[in-house]
Amino acid sequence: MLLEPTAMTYPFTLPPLPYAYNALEPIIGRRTMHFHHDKHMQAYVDNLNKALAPYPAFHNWTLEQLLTNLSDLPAEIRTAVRNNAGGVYNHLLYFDGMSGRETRPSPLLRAAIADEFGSYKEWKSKMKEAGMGVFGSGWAWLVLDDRGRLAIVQTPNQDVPHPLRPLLLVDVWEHAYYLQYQNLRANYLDAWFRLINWPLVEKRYLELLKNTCKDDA
Ligand code: MN3
Repeated sequence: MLLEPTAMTYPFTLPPLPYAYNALEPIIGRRTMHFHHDKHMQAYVDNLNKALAPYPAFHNWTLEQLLTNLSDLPAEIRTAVRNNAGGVYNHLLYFDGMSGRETRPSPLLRAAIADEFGSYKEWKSKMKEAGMGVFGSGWAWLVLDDRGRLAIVQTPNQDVPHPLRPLLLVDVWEHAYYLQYQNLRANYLDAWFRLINWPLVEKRYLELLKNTCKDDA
């Protein structure tokens, strides 16, 4: 069962991981997954619920709605929602985006990647560079931009890109890798590429392409 953020609204709950805690070993170990999912992500869920509890007007808003309409929220909860709805949303996508079974991009995705970045290898090096280039905590993303093309972006903290059309993202907060890789973010990133759940990236790609075309029509 995938975690993909869909219709979930307040009160938000922590869905179980879509695989066993040790499924990504040896690249990401059980202890990291336990702390990352059960402690860090749980805290985002709890803090998001706490922020929204006194504001029933927003109890039927999805994560996407909250994150793309932050300016409609009362000023006093805007930062808490930005950080914690982002924390929930980003981790749902991140955990789904990995798999213990090594997969490869389909010919369709490979062609789209080559078209935009030159080759899979060049994409990989740019994606790694983006992850390395996040100062402090944040994320590197592969997204569909407003022209419907692939693009790499970085966000700080738990921010999300706008427009919100995510294909794949990697968590470069230290909590994502410190237990195993300590300060060696580059080694974590190198290994993370082997965990990418490409069939899911393709599913997101096709859905987003369809919606992007619809928006343009
Ligand atoms: Mn994290």
